[in-house]
Amino acid sequence: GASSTATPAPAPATGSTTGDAANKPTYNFKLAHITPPTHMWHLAAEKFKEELDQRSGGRMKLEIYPSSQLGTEADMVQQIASGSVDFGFITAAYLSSRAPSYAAWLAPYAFKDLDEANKARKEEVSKKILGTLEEQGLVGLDYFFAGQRVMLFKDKEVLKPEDMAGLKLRVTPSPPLTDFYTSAGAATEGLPLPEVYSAVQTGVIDGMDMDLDAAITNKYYEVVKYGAVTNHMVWPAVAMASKANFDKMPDEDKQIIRDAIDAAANFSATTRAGQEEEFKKTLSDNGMKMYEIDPALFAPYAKQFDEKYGPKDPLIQEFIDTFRK
Ligand code: 3HB
Repeated sequence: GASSTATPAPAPATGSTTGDAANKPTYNFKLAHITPPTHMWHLAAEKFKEELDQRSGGRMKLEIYPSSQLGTEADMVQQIASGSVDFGFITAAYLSSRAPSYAAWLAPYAFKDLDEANKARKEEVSKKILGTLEEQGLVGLDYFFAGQRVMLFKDKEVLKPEDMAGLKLRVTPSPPLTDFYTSAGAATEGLPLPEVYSAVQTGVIDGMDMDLDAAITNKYYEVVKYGAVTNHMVWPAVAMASKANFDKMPDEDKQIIRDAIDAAANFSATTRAGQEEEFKKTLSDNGMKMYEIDPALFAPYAKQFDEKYGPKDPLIQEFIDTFRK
């Protein structure tokens, strides 16, 4: 599929050209992400683009590459580290396999809703987790939420964890997600987003871990019947910059980027928080049966996460201690 073939990265992006009349540098940045152009992360990328343009007085331009056009998340991260791409919105799930403290964001049921998660991105521990990317040539800037996670099932109405026995459920490739579902009795298959539609359509998987935005933007309602609104995770992308490119910029320009990212992150979290009801309705209007599962039924598996992942990494433990109520 498209996601497994890396398209060659575009020519080096950084573009500190010689400077305008005011003698300040101009930039032609590139940003890559995995989601389709109707998904919130793409809308947030467009918001970031506008903010950059306005805040820099037109010195900062941004070209956005959605839908895995530049390859898998692994490919994109490599392009960002090398500086051929300036920015990426990369799933915390993918990052958990290369920077272990990102597993913290996959702690089941850590947040009640997106408003809580939007506040959590400002906490010290969340910033410390962003800081762990430096050694990989990446500057972790902020978090963008795609909405709360749900479980979609092709043709079985799963009402409790026990009903998942014998089902093969797709997870975004990531150890903590695999652990959560296998501890609850399901079999898992790790598949990146662009490979999910055909896997469920052809019956390779019986269901998936997903969010409402991606369920709509990828039209999974065409191929699954049941949607359990569990709200078990908040699904962050990490907005990151190429350290090689970022470190070269004047402080004023770094600050413009940080402020533009913050505005875009806030826009995406607050917009998405207001859409959950509408998105559930969109899915039922498209023929899915939407229902809820009591979080208490999954409490034992959330506890297993804390017991396994807390001791693995002090930042994960700090995250659990900060946000679990
Ligand atoms: C995913 O389920 O892997 C995924 C979902 C998103 C955005 C990116 C990846 O909403």
